[in-house]
Amino acid sequence: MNLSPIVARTVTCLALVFGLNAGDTFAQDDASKKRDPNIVTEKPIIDMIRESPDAIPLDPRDPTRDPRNLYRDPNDNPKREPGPINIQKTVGGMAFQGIPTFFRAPVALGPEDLKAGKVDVAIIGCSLDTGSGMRGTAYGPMTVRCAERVVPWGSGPAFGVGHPYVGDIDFMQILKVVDYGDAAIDILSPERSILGVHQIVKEVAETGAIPVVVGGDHSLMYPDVVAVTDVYGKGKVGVIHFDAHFDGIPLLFGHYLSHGAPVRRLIDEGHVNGKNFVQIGLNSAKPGLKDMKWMRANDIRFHFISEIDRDGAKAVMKKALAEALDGPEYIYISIDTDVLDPAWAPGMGTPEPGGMSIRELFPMIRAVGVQNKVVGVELVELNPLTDHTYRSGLVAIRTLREVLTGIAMRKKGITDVDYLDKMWTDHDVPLGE
Ligand SMILES: [Mn+2]
Repeated sequence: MNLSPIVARTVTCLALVFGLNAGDTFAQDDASKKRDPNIVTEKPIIDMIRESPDAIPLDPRDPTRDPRNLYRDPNDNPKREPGPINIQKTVGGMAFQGIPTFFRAPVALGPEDLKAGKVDVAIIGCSLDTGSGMRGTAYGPMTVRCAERVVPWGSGPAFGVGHPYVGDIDFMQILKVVDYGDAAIDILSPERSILGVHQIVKEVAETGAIPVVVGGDHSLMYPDVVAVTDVYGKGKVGVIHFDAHFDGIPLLFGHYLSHGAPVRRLIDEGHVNGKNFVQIGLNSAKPGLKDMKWMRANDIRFHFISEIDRDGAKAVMKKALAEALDGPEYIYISIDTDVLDPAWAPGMGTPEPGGMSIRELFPMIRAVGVQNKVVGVELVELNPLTDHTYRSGLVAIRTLREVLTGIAMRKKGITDVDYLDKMWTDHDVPLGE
């Protein structure tokens, strides 16, 4: 029996049901008349991939092919003097009010705004999650912008904000902080996103401000740190890296860029020296033995969670701080939220049970800022899609607050990494002492 008339009729019926035209196939001679000549490929994509799987082309005629083309001119609409712009309707307010920016900080749109405002810290959203096996970290920046639950830091001096450990330190009053908007990301490709990330981080670093990147997955670390070392010098920046994973695998499915490989790239390419890489909180199946050999060959200073268990967080912190001083004068802080046990922040890309507690992490990241000249910060791998509570966002924003508190303490002249304000910690110490 000849089935072809039945098959042809079935295809036509399906095509009608789905609103397709049976003529829209490469097999039809007159097909090109019905296809949009501006997006049509020369042959079916699947044949192109069969011929060259490593070079799947993008259409050069598509203006969104380079997301950087979508940036606005920061000086248009409306015309204005350069400087940070406060976009809030009210002074202060509660966390559930206002227009979301990081810490409700003013907005800066371009480097001229940063220079005019003498900005210390520019926080950047980097919604890249294709460097990881799991989607969702792209929602990190917007989650952090909305994460406060009570009074947003930055509500102004009227609120009289203090800090439970270090007292009368309000980083929003001591530092000039802005929300610098988002990096241009190709949401389908880490490779095609790195130029956009590199550009915005470098733009901030060149003004002398500290870029603080809120991710996004940890593949961001490569363009982030390259941008900072492009400004401060190759080999001139040390990295303090909080992470359950060592992030130094050679390749993943042939990809050079992934959230598992940024440390490998940075060290192999000489942007950062291995001995100036201090890793804290390692707590996963990686590194394995092969990886450990690479880490030791490159003199990476590593501190596993087992060392924290054995010696205590304070002792490990002292060791890590000494290692940070045994190197360049500039320090970059990379915080992967999975350094924490998922009990504290379950919304993360690759959770590892048995991680650090928030009370171990916070004093450490404050101390890094107090001791060192910090030239860049990233907070990555927050994945709100795997936490249907508010916990992970709350912990993420508190983590940023602690980093910025350390940096603010240094700006105020505090040099003791163990600093506590006795007026806060001891009620029998009189005010003013
Ligand atoms: Mn990581």
